Amino acid sequence: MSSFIGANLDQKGVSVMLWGVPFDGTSSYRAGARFAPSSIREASYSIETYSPYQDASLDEFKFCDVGNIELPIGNTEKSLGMIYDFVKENSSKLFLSIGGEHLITYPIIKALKEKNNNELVVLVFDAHTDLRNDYLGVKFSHATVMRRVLELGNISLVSIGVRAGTKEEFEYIKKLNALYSIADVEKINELTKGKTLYISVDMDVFEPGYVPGVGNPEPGGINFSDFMNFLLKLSFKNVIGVDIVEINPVYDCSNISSIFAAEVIREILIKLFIDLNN
Ligand SMILES: [Mn+2]
Repeated sequence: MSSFIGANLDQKGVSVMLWGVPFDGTSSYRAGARFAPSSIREASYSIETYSPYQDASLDEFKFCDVGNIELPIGNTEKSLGMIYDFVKENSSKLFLSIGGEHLITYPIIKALKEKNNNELVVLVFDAHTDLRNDYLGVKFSHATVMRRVLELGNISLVSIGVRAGTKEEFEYIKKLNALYSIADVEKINELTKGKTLYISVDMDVFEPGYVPGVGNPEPGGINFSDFMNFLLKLSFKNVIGVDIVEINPVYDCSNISSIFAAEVIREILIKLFIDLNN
């Protein structure tokens, strides 16, 4: 069970790559997200490869799970550099990264931007704004990640599910016009036309009762059907990468959060394949 269910082990002829980014170096409340890639892979064997929502199965498509990026735990700067290098080398195909904490999105987008500086829409599902300028004096943190991402330039932020942040962060995100609701899918499809799209799913966007095993649970989240309704209508045509972050198996009694994440990944992969081929 070292790879995601339905994955190929060799890269020949695959259109999507999957890898794990076991980094949780700046977790402020509950560390443990580094264990998520392995836990989610293992949980993926408890779900079907077939999606009744999209009437398609992972077995019909070719994707490859290349395992985890090996990172020096305890050294944030080095880890971010290594994630950046890895993505720069391996992002010639579409890819999905399994985190890890949310800070991993920064080196991933930095690498993508350096290869192609097209206008990029970053669509983020997250309970939190993640827009602090610094967190206790630290510039690179899961709590500042979207602020750093925006500084890369030529990026517009679309945030869905936000319900926690400081007063300043909320003022800032309103000024950016980046607050959207899960019902705004048509608006978002309009917005992304002719641009590239990156999707980041912080699993704390879901109601903690459904997904309790996350770093910073926040009441008031969306449920799986809300997410699926949105996903099925979202155009994946311009997507260049996806990440799924913040699952924390250490706080996931019953393993439900890893299973939930595996199912989210299955649906995103199938949607990617379907939209790629149409
Ligand atoms: Mn979050």
